[in-house]
Amino acid sequence: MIEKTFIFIKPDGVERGLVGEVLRRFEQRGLTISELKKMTVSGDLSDKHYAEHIEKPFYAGLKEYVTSGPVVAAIIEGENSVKAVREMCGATNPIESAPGTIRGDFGLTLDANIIHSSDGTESAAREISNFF
Ligand code: FUP
Repeated sequence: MIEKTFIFIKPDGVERGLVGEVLRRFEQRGLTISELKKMTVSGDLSDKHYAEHIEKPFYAGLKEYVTSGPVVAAIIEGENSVKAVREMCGATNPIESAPGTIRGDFGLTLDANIIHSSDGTESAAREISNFF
């Protein structure tokens, strides 16, 4: 099924110049970048996007990090794109992400894990409406 998913390249990924590399991988896989923008995540948008984590002890640091510099947000479209993109990003903690995944190739720590991707079609729709 053709799906839309949502990603954003987090401030460390943008700062390190990984935007082209990450987007290239999605295009190479056969997925389409249907919307793309560079933006700064406000505190309010962080609270909305990470609503399920607001009460968690790591959220203050996560919010500081995600609002610390520009991100690049995109809608990625294609056959089973939610699962395809999620698997290409790798496990949440880069140290457990397989080599060949984005986090497994470029990350080392959970608090700067380069990219977010939606975990299902419903969260993708919600996250797309929050960012676009
Ligand atoms: P994911 O779905 O892969 O984005 O992962 P989660 O929703 O579980 O976590 C969202 C973000 O919170 C992660 F990208 C990293 C951060 N996080 C921490 O900093 N510490 C934790 O213990 C768990 C998550």
